[in-house]
Amino acid sequence: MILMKDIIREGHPTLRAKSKEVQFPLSEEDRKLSEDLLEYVINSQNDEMIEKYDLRPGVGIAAPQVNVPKRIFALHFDENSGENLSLIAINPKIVSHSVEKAYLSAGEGCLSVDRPIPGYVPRYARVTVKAFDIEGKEYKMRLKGLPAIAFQHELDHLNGIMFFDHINPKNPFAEIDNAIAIDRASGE
Ligand code: SB7
Ligand code: NI
Repeated sequence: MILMKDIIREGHPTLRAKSKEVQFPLSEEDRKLSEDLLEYVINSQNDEMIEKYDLRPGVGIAAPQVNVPKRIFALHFDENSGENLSLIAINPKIVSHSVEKAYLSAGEGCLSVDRPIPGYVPRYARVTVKAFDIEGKEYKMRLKGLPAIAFQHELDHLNGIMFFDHINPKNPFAEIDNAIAIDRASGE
């Protein structure tokens, strides 16, 4: 299982690399990695598992964060987040997006960043996405709210982009044009 010691941190070159597309059928290794990523995000939202394994909560995790530069990530939102979504996304893409933007009013955090970085991270408010599941079946869905933001955060990881790259360096809390604020702790 994935533990915090397996997660690479800011400064590691893999976090700045463009991850590679995954081939189907999935190798045993890629299948295991996909399942481990999903297991991490599920465990990281369970108080007993957090305590037992010293996990840091996260709604998502991407393969490059465990130093594997492949286009795979997992997201998990349990019922008490008001969402109910659990997915593995392989070779994901955004096929269309709203003009309207959205940002978390508390900003974003990242399992690969050990310091708080204040500021608004502009994202698309709504995205229509496509990805493949572990069986190689393509799916398409429309996301809004925190899941839309998290999907974009994870997709960025596959392209070597960190959340703070999007923060206005002069004024981290500058108003974002045509954006809605989402009041939710931080994605953790
Ligand atoms: C805030 C945090 C996340 C997504 C969107 C907003 C995920 C945090 C965990 N990760 O570092 C995943 O890459
Ligand atoms: Ni992250």
